[in-house]
Amino acid sequence: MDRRSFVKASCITLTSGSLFKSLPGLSNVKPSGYVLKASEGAFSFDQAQPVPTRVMYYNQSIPGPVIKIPQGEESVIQFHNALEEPSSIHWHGLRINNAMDGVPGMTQALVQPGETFNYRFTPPDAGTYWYHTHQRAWAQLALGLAGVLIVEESHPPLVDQNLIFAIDDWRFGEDRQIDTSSLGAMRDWSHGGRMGNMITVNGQIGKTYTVSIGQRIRFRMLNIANSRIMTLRFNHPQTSIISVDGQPVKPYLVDSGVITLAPGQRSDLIIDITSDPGSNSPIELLIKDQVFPIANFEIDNKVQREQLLDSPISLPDNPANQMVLPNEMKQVPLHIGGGAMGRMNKAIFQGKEMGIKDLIQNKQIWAFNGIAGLPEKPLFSVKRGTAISLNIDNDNVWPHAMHIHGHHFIDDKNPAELRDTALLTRQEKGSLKFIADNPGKWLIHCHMIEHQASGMVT
Ligand SMILES: [Cu+2]
Repeated sequence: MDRRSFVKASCITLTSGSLFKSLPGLSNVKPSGYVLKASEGAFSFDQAQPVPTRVMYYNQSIPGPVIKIPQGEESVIQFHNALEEPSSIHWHGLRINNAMDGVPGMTQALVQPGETFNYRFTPPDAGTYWYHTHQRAWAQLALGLAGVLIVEESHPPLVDQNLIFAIDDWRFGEDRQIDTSSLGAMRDWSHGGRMGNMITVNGQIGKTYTVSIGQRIRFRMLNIANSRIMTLRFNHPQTSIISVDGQPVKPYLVDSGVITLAPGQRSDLIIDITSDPGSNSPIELLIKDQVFPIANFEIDNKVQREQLLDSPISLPDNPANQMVLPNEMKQVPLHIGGGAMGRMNKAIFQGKEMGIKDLIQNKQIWAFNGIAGLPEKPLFSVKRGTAISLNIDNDNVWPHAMHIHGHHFIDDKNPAELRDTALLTRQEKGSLKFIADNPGKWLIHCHMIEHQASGMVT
């Protein structure tokens, strides 16, 4: 972590601006869809001191445009690939039909340069999701190909402001260009993944949100970084969590104002603003014993209401929340081995047993049940409706963010929540329980994208 970059970020004059700028290039296609065009170009991460940085983006925006689609209705999102390399889009957390899941070579063919692919799906669950490239994501995601997707409730809760807070982590060089020379570096892949030196919120350094006393804010927070686990501190006593990974939870106050999001995870918050008019309230990223302000609430001089709203907001259940687990479940062990300072000395890669030297030559350093990379045989294959307990043994010294496509699960660490991405700390064991009720071939992988690329995928 480059502290200087953060200090610089936090010291620049924070400008207040409109919260939702109209996003460029978003045009409607029939019946109710969007067009997403991936391309290379220049983008400025700092409106106060604009510097053109070479990126990959959707609709010339970082993150890509906020896509809002209705729950339970079909949407079409037309993807046009204007990159010079193939790509695809994965809709993270959506329980949709397998053919639209966006995994090249498994659920669809690569979308080649100049080609168009129509993603057509009906999201069953409302909530906060995101979309991102699923091709060479260790490079394409690090360069910017991600965006926020909201499935809207038919009756969204009434709040004074709806804010989105998509947090990303970038590795910049001195020239303010993304450091591409270190893309694919084995040192990152075998450790915690690619860590950056600059944090952005909605693609900007030092974002300020203007709020008023007594306001109730719905705050959709997403970690869209390649690999950094974000531990964030909110300096507001009245901050409650109302959903995780898109799925409603019984609202609860945030313990000591600190929320941790692994890459891919989301939390919706309700914040009731209590600070004094004219004051500032930073949102801080905690890294070890250091504190980096990454965004700011600026309390203006208006008073929205004298008395805070006291009834908490509770979101209506999604169909996903109706999952009932039986006592009898298919037990699926998943051992995670490898990484720097690990004991892995061999693994099977592409059907061949290899020693660690050969694995590293093939850029593989992690294994699920002794197999590095996508195996020919699935981890399990079951009849629709089978209850699964994925019993993970994280037998290495690194944290991992385990993601299951097309399903939500109960993490036995917190059975009151449904997730699509679970954080396991070093040497931790845990079970992810779900009903395999969505037919097709689904990936299970670490959402630290460099770990996925170097073995953690099945
Ligand atoms: Cu990992």
